[in-house]
Amino acid sequence: MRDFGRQVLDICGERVTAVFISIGSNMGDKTGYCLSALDRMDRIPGCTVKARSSLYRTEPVGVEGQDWYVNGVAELEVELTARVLLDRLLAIEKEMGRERRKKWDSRTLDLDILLFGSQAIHEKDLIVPHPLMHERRFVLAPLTELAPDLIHPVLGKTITELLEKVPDDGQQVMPLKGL
Ligand code: A4P
Ligand code: MG
Repeated sequence: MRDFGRQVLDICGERVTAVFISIGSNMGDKTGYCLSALDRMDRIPGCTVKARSSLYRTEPVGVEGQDWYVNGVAELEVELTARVLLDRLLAIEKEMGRERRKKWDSRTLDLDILLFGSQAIHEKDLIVPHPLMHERRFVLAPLTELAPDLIHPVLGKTITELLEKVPDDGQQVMPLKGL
């Protein structure tokens, strides 16, 4: 089983943290926005995209009448704090035309920090692990591709165990072919 406690690596004296990011879009060129987000995250100084899941078509969760989403997950290695990474991710969302009108509104791009090493962060505008990740198939299905045995640092269960507990009723997740 993958030991999440060891996910802060020490490479040549630099502190490197393993981080998982949820990527989502349900407006415009959804797949294009998600792929562009991967490129842009890889270009953040101090941040490398180590792996990415397949992309999936997913049923909107918690909202009525919205277009289906494209979702995926990326694994990053970062030499940044969670706060600095959040600022960089918000800047990428803005570059991709993200507008904030109301909570859970349709969006060109949403980048959420799911896990930041084994850290638990509770600040007004930054909560990690993402508080809803364990209830969402659109997060857990792609995350199991990358880290099935990784243990959620607060809930103490593997990602596979968490996914098994979430019913797929109202949470359809379908692979986007070739991506
Ligand atoms: N913030 C706090 N913690 C975090 C974190 N761990 N990562 C703050 C990123 N941001 C975090 O986010 C509002 C603020 O949350 C940010 O400025 C940051 O300071 P937002 O992206 O403007 O708002 P939001 O996305 O509307 O709200 P939230 O709570 O992030 O919603 P979610 O969790 O993104 O849910 N259904 C499907 N199928 N696929 C989806 O991707 N997404 C949502 C939105 C609903 N249903 C969905 C999907
Ligand atoms: Mg968000």
